[in-house]
Amino acid sequence: MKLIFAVIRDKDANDTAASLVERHIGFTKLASTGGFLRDGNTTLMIGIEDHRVEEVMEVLKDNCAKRSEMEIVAPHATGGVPVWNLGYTPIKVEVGGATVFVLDVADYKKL
Ligand code: 2BA
Repeated sequence: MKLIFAVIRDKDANDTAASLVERHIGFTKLASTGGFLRDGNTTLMIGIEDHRVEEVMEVLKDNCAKRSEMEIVAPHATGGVPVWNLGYTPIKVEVGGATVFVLDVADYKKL
């Protein structure tokens, strides 16, 4: 058994969730916030049998927009501290896709 944490964009969350439901894959949807952009994102916590991990990866690939570069104005890039000459400097970040962690599960019970 594995536990997958997938950090995805909010706008990809509904399609991804629908696809998981369709496949009878259980998951918990968590509202999360990216540490760098400090923007809302979605974290899916998915408990899954080892042999279905690849199926989950395919669902994520199919439903999460491809990574692309975007320019943002990041007042938080300085850690929230106003630095006058840096505070509004545009920077390039990669967005989209999914950031996925796969963990071994020691035990799994429904009590
Ligand atoms: P954020 O932390 O808001 O990061 C959004 C995007 O900003 C990142 O996309 C990356 O392209 C860029 N970025 C992050 N830190 C940066 C930095 N120090 N300098 C320049 N650019 C930076 P992703 O890597 O796809 O990450 C998307 C979201 O996944 C992250 O949102 C965070 O919520 C989560 N995440 C990424 N890496 C993680 C990690 N090692 N552990 C836990 N969560 C992670």
